Amino acid sequence: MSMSFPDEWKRIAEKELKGDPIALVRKVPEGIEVKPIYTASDLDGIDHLDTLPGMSPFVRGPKATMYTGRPWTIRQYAGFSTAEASNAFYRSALSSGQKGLSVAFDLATHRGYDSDHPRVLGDVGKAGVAIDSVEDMKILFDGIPLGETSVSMTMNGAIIPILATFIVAGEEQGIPREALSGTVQNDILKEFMVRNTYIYPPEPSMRIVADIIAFTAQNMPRFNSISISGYHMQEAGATLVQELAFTLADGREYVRSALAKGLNIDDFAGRLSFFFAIGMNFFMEAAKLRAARLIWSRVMAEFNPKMQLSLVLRTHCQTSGVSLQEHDPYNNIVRTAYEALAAVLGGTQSLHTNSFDEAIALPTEFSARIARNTQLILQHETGVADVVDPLAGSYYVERLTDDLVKAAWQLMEEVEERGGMANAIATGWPKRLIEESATRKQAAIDRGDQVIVGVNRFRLEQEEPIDILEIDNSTVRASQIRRLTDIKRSRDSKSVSSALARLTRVAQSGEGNLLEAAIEAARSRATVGEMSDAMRQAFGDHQAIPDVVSSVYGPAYGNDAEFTNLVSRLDEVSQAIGVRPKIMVAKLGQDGHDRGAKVIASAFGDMGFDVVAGPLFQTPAEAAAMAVQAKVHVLGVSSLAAGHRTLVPQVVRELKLAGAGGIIVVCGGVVPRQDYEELFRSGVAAVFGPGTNVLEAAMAVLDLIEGRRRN
Ligand code: 2CP
Repeated sequence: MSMSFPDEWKRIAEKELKGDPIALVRKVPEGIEVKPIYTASDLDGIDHLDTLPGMSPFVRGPKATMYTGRPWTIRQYAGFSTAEASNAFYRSALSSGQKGLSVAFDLATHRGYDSDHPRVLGDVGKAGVAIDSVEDMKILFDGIPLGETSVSMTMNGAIIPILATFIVAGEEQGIPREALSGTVQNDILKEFMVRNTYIYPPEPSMRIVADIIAFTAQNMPRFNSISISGYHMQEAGATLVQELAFTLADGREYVRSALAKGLNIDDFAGRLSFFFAIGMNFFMEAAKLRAARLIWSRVMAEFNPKMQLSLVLRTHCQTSGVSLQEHDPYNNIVRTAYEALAAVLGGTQSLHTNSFDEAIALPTEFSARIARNTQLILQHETGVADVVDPLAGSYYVERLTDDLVKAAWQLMEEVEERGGMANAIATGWPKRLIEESATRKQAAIDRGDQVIVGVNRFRLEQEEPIDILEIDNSTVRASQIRRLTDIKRSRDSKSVSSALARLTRVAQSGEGNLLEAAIEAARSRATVGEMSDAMRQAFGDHQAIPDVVSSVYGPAYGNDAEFTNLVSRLDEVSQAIGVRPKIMVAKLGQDGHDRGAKVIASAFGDMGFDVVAGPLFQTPAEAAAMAVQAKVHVLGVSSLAAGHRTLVPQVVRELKLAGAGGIIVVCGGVVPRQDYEELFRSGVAAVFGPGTNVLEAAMAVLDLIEGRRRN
């Protein structure tokens, strides 16, 4: 980008500033330099300027008339506790203006465990609805006509049994599979990179994706076979360029694996869909969606499709979860509204707006209503839907679109040099880049370089707690277990066993379609856990090796006084106790959200702590045993999926049982203030909620270690 300014402007600007306006240029984490002013000359060399919406390269939108012909779909992601409770929630949302459904499953379901499995004690019904069988699925959509309402299901690991139970539930509602419309996430590559709700190793997981693309292409013409997702990358800390490049590179990889199955590009390309996060970088987010469509049409052209539709990127967007703050939480309503506007100006097809309390707990009816109304107001009151691509021609936005295309394309070329996305992921490279960005971002927030209102600036003296939704996990689990028992008693066990055996054979042999085999099993009332296990027998479980980036957080602080102070305090404590303070960072239950845990492990490591990173999905007993064996001073549990009240007290008990009650237990993540007291009573020494400054947390941990030594 040229860094010259118009002469006349520069002269006036110098007077206003009493200095060179070059000082106003901001280098953003995307590596793009944002200038204080853009002019017509910034449009030089941009090829897409004279293109039209609904036409290649689709930068201006996938449809010619866009929202003027049909507004975007208001599609709120929701699901909690039982199928009955979620069904009631969906019906009420649909009658209040929501247009499409989007199911959130609990983590037990995501990881292919039935609700009665011992590994999912803290997870059942917590961060989504518990679905164990067709019977649950039928209740979930009771009274909701599946032929008319499109349903998105965020499912990846257990996609085969979940889509199978959905198809059978449709059948039993009288809706044939051809008439079902909706989307499944089915994007396993990003699970290995950032989201972590995988079950099987990468190779069979990629076969699952391809089997679903093949099955839906042949049998479900209205169904989107995949939602190729960058959302979780941005949530994990990726820059917008990383989100763009890795998502589109994932898409290219899926296309290749579907082609390798013998499919024709035009038979499935039009039903690939995407999913992006929309954060607070307003113009860049809108430009990102425009850039994504342009790059995708270029990627798809490589495969020589005959149909224009095959070149089109259609996307869902969700406002950013990490931009939500626990402090002064009503500010989140404002953040979400700006993010929603950016998504709409960027031309999204479908949108979820977060509820303001999501940094703390599950949305309440009240907060969900505000979130939905944020979109209704945008759609019906502001006039933004009256014109197609209203940002077109803006010097800044067009330049930004082009800059993002170039930067993302360059990163995608690097992916190609590494042999494509599956190979790149296997080496851990994209994950590492994202973790480095996350750690850099955390340091920028902790230093105050990145302002967050109500958190590191303009903080309230006194915070009022807000009402939150609590799920009684043990009641949900008990009712799921009752239904599981009933199903197992009433079904024909012979046909269940033979259908499950067939599913294992299809998995083992590589012949046949896994979804087709699972539909038979689901129809005979095999459960989600049983079908997942039938495939586990052939595929095994994926085991990720925890690793932690180093030398990112520390250097971002340089010689900052606070950081130096912390490091010398840590040296003193080390001398006093004879070794470096040792902390284990643990993730318990099926909660795979590990950005916070990774950032803490990385930052504490750079400060000089001896850090042990626990693997994902530990039971409290496993985490306690590991902490004891590693002789840590502190066990830090990071909890983001609402399992803390069950799992953290258990870890304290397990430590005591092992005679290691001296190990200090601290807890961080999405923990509502209402729960602090209960955690303290159970023996937790400190709780670090969202928005905690990492240096302050480290100082508090050192205080605890010193305190424990003195007592
Ligand atoms: C659209 N249509 C139009 C126009 N616009 N027709 C005429 N004129 C227009 N201007 C038509 C479309 O062609 C389509 O018909 C129908 O209207 C619906 O429009 P759409 O654009 O396809 O919208 P949609 O049905 O809402 O589908 C949007 C997506 C889909 C993006 C393609 O994949 C989707 O709904 N994704 C949602 C994913 C999601 O909710 N994920 C949740 C993530 P035809 O169908 O006949 O062509 S949960 C996140 C959490 C964080 C997690 O992952 O953990």
